[in-house]
Amino acid sequence: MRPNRVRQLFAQGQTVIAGWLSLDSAYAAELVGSAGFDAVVIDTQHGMAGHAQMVAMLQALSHTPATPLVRVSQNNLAEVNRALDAGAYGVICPLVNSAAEAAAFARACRYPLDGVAGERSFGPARGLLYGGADYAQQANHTVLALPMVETRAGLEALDAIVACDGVDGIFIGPSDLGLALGLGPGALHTEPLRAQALARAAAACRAAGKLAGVWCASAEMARDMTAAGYGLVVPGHDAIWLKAEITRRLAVIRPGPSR
Ligand code: 3PY
Ligand code: MG
Repeated sequence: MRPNRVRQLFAQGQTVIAGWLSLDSAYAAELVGSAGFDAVVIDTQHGMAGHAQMVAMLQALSHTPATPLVRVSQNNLAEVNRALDAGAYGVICPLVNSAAEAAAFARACRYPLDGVAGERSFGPARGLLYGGADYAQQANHTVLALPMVETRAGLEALDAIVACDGVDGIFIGPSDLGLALGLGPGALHTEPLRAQALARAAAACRAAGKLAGVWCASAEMARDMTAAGYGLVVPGHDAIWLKAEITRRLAVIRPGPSR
């Protein structure tokens, strides 16, 4: 099976820098996948893509060196299976509140094979095409299950979620985390309460030998989170990059307050 670059880089102690797609565009997927990221996440929670667009975006990513990941919209066996069957090499699951929810999510990512407590149904349509003929034998050890810790309950259950069998690491959503901490959304990682929670999550993953991932509002935050022990960082998303560059160019041509 085609190796999972995210797993390889993590095993080598290297930081994974991932792109993030909120536009429902195969062309954007191809562009971002070719831009130098180690992995690219298709966001079907807050992004625009539905299932058909997600499939087209995974097809576009197949032609790039970036490992394809999907954030599903909810912790649901069918939805997780559909993302993996379409060729995702890892799933990020939002709003996981407990070890029981994390375990259910991890089971959705694994086949009940070789003693593994999996619930994934067999039918890896595009998974086979992208992964290779031995997909069935290798998928359990190749695809990544990354529950998101971003709620108050999730934060309280952090250590138990990290320790869950089948969970390869966690992914932090700093905006929801801010809401959970009473700070409001926005991802100011320098704000002490949020910084403390981010540091605690990285430490829990480090102690368990699991991957700590975090969505970042800026390249600066991604750099700081790397220094803080995160092994997977995402410096914003395609819509943010597009808007920022448009704003920058307009300001060059038409200085003054933006309209
Ligand atoms: C959050 O910040 O809550 C996220 O889920 C990032 O996408
Ligand atoms: Mg979130």
